[in-house]
Amino acid sequence: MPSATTLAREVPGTATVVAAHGRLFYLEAPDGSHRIAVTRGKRNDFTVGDHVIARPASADQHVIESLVPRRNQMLRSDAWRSKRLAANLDQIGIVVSGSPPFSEELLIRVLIAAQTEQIAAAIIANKCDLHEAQARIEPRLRVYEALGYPVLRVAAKTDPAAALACLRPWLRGRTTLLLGQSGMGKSTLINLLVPDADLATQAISDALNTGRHTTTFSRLFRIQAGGDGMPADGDGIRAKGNEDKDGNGNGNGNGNGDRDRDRDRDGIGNVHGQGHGNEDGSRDRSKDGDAAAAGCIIDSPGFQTYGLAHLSRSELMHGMREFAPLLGQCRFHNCTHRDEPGCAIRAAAANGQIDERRLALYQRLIDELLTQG
Ligand SMILES: Nc1nc2c(ncn2[C@@H]2O[C@H](COP(=O)(O)OP(=O)(O)OP(=O)(O)O)[C@@H](O)[C@H]2O)c(=O)[nH]1
Ligand SMILES: [Mg+2]
Ligand SMILES: [Zn+2]
Repeated sequence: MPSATTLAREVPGTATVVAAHGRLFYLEAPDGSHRIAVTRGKRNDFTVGDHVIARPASADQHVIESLVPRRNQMLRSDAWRSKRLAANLDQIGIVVSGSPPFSEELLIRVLIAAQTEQIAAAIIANKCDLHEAQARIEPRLRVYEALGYPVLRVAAKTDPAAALACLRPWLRGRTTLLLGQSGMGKSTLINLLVPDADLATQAISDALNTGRHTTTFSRLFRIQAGGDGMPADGDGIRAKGNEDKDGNGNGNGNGNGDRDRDRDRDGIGNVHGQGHGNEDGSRDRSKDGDAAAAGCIIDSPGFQTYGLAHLSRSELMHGMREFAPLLGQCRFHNCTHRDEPGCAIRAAAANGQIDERRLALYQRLIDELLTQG
């Protein structure tokens, strides 16, 4: 038995899971320090963004004792298993580009998954500098804008300053999961927003013994305002953090007052209030691991498929925003909007009221669900 003095230093309060690899977890304590943790028994279903209570188990390891209930989670699943990508999110950003062209089917799948969990979503259209490719996807992006999804057009590589100016206000004070297919520019964006991302990733890889490089696992990073040499936005937001000085809250303090005004300006909505930090910037990490001064961002490996086997038919339908005002108007109450007569949604597509392409993609998802049984 190790004596107390040989134990790893205790985490005061809750820690945030910033990376997970098999049964090993990389935790960040409220003071910004890190711990490696294992789990008890067979439990290994913790994910990035989780808030956990961990206790020292040996000189260099902690053990996760319990989980603070998640307020939401992004899941992906096929018929056999589901994968929890991240938890406790304020929003997701889906990174797309014109070259290589993004898959609209994947975009729809991710948007439906987010909608089911009531997580706000925006589309980050990267590589805007590739004008021809951008022009090809513009009509599709406008469809999503018309549905109320913010579209942030950036060129992370060729105009990083403008990309930062565009993304910072959207990221500020929130925990954001970035998702996207391979090659869309996720890593380029992360490196822009988090200048020491590679170093941090290397430290995690070493600690968890992943033996691999970068985007094979998700990681949570804190975005430091102005840390990249770019000016922070001029509204004194630098030191904005949670006031959770004892470090054991769950970070859902009631955001209020005019310091939250910037959150609502973009109309993204569905933002969970964060508490506020002190003004001197010295304690912007002294909280529970939720969004810090300039926010938290979670990088995730690129994917080629996004299974929705965990969703019901009704959840798929409700994930299609434009269907909402029409639901209940079809002739058959259990209409799947594929080939039933008297379908209000197909009629709306036929007269241009809703987008045909989205309807066709939705019908494919329903086919898939119904053939899965
Ligand atoms: N023209 C242009 N190229 C870009 C831009 N951003 C990224 N790229 C390029 O796109 C390619 C893919 O970028 P990554 O950041 O590696 O993409 P990723 O989404 O992380 O891809 P995975 O790691 O495979 O998931 C690289 O060659 C980048 O240099 C941009 O704004 N404009
Ligand atoms: Mg990458
Ligand atoms: Zn119908």
